[in-house]
Amino acid sequence: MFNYIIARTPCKALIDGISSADDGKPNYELAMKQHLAYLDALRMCGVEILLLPPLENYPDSVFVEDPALCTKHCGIVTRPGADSRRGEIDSIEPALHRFYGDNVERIEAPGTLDAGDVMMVGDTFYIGLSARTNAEGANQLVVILEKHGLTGRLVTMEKVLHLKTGLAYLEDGNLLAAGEFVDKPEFSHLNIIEIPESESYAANCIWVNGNVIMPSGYPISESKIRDLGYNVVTVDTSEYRKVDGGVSCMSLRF
Ligand code: CIR
Repeated sequence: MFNYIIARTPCKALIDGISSADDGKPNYELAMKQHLAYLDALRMCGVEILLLPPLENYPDSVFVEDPALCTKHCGIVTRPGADSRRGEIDSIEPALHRFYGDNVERIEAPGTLDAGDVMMVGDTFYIGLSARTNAEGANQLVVILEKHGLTGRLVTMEKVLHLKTGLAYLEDGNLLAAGEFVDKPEFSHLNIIEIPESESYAANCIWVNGNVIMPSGYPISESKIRDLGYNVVTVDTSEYRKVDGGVSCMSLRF
């Protein structure tokens, strides 16, 4: 059960966010509308939302999932792997203190870690070693998690930006997986729902209190998720996709 969400209003500089998508720049007005609809979808799942103000100096700052990790026992300020995003931590840290008091940990240099590379499955956190998250950052996170009675496991990956670009844990043992993650032995104990390559963007979904929020426009994936018995809520994230973002990236859920 999640009670709280932290999100951040997109800044106008979103149009200059880091992108590998080759699909043009986001339309800011439309991105704002999509963000409001995303927050409405979350609200309908029964969570309280802390909405942080836009940060014009950080084009990618709407993607609050990366500079922080919220566990049930502590908050963790990460050290994002992209130089242009590192400063986002200064304005996410006060938000963590509001919920966790002094119980806030940090990833330190030379470690780097984007929490988009961290997937929670119960008390176990899978940590993808990506272009953004290095072994030092991942190992620091394992130590922090163990200190708080949780577990961290490293996962190698090669093709996608973040671990949760290709994976989404929907609770109840159900794991959406696309591409390189479909056959990973680390996840063979879970019920793998394969997301086809043609819909790989739909592997980035979020479970929120029995509901699954997913991007609109991915009918094969949507019907597979509905067949599992979840209430599916679709949201249009077309403008965020242009800067490599999806539904998980835009919130912290805890
Ligand atoms: C970036 O490259 O950092 C942003 N343009 C996209 C971040 C997406 N975040 C996520 O998958 N957790």
